[in-house]
Amino acid sequence: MQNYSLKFKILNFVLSFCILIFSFSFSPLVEISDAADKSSALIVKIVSGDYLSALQNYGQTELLFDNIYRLRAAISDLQAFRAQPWVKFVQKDAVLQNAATVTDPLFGNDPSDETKQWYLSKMQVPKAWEKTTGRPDIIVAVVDTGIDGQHEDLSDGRVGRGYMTYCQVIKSNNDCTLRITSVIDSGVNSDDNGHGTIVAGLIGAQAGNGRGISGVNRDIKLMPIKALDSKGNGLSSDVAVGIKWAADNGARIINLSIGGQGLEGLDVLQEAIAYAHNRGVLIVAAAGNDGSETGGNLNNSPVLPVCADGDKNMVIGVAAVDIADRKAKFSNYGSNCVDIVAPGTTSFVSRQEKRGIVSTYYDPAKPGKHDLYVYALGTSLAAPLVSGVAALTISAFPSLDVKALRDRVLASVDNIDQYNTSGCEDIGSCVGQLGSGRLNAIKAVSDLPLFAGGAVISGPTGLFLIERGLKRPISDFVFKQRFSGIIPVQTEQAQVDAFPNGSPVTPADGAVIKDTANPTVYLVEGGFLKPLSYLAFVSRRLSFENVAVLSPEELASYARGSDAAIVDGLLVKAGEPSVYIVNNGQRQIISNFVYKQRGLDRFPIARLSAEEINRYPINDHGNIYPPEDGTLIKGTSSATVYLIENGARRGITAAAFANRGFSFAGVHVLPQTEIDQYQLGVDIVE
Ligand SMILES: [Ca+2]
Ligand SMILES: [Ca+2]
Repeated sequence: MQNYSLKFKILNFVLSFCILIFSFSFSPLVEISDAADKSSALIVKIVSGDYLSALQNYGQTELLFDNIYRLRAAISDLQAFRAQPWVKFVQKDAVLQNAATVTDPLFGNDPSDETKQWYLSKMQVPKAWEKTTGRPDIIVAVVDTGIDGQHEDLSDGRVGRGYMTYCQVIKSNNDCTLRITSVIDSGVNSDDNGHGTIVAGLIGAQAGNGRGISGVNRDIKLMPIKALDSKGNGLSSDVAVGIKWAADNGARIINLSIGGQGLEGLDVLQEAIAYAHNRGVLIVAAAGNDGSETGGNLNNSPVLPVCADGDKNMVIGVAAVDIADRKAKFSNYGSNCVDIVAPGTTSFVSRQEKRGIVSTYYDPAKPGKHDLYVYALGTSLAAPLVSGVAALTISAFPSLDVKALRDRVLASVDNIDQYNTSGCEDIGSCVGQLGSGRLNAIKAVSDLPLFAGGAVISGPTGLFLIERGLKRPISDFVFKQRFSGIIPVQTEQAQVDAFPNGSPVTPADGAVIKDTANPTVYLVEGGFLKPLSYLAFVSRRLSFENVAVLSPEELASYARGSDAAIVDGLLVKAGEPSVYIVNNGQRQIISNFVYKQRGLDRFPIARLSAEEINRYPINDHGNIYPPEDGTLIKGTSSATVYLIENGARRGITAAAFANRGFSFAGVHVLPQTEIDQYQLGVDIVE
């Protein structure tokens, strides 16, 4: 029954809310055909290094060890080559059943080789394969333009059954005049654009088959959900229906390398995302690329589906970085919607000067060709790398629930702050706008427990708060002040070391601290230590009992801010007995009555010289500080009773006094000279 009502709701939204056009976020660059390239990788040992140049005449070499080279060359007469006197041996690379051996020609273990799959070693995926290479019972759904299940690197049965629901003809008002809905059979080509095949290959292209690339997972099932048309456009309603179909048909992870403009169509997507999340499906979405080449701040301009988080972080939002871990120029950013980053380009200087990362491809202009690869870029490529590592993580830890899986992935990162101190156009530094950091697969599958955000761990070197994938030291003082009642998780040093360092957790705002070696007292405000002058200290009505004394080392570990301001309410006196209160830089004298009535006698008074006190002129609105509003007063030599309202005394008639239910017992009798000094307001007559 619940299913029915939800379905109805979605269909209802199809009718009324299918106004969002999605477009995908990628640019195909150089298309390459592996089959057309007759060169292959040979392993050659030469007699000595003297013959290296002779070897290099044949093609590109890569030293393995001990005069053994990997040679990439198209050699037609292998016999003749082998017969050279300086060739000790030559052989084709062999497929071994070792998890870390990959023969795919575009695979590479060099994180700086831009022509190959550098992004896998950058994220330490090959190392993670020593633990798991994925599992064929884990299904990752790719909600996209379809998947070419006949592609040579995807055609071994890994592309399973899927579903298509997309609009063939989208009218200008986003109404669909021809919608195609159908189940997609296993192993067929459902992609008429190429984008979905790029995404699928990154998650799980077949490894070790001597062709193309290796996916992040070497053993995986991929589920094509075609919700975008041949141009890469689709409607939010179709995307939502596709998400629901995937969740109902066994997907553990849903990759959404798609994005809309603004939040139109939010409700239907939010429903579908919540539906999948509540069934334990992890959703990963691209942060999107901004057309201006600078990326957009999603905090200011949220887009779907990456920002459709439902206040529960139901979507892992993925921004893109380049080979140097810098935010890709085109990538959107923003602390509200981005949770993590992964490679989405090799380099991007401008639209003219750019290099993508390699994956499988289908080119609709070349129907029937299922051996294409392409260099492409965009946050569309970063998201599937996260989906892929999430799938590896489930394979390593099958019992993780969706929240624990999400938190483990988000904690499995390397800190990239140092490379991102600029590049976020409107705010400058990207630090804090790119989620927890750049994904690191070995951390995700390691046996070390990775604690979710908010966990407090206790290791041999102290206490730490795990936050956004970083460990932030917590001092004993801060622990007592901010984490009282929390029992830290006892952790071994190796587990502590697994987390990159974050800044120390500062004392809570409002804390007043100094160290044992210096007289300066600081106020913690907005996470910064702000030096307190004597007057700023007194104005905040602090006394030395409020000051916590810490070690100089601890104090030095916190960031300094500007001087703390003097706030209203500062009590001052000079040589004379009068006490003044300073508000807005002007002073008013305080009578004995008001001093006690307002409880000011509890607070410290700053002692100033006559010269210092004269820096605060007498208040324009009267030289005496009024009693609290609502106070009834009268003078010793007049019958008039006044009510204090808005700081002024208002004469009150006998009738009004009675009307308001006042009693004479509540009237304070003060010296007439004091009464006369309070600012006079209009009378109250009824
Ligand atoms: Ca392959
Ligand atoms: Ca999120």
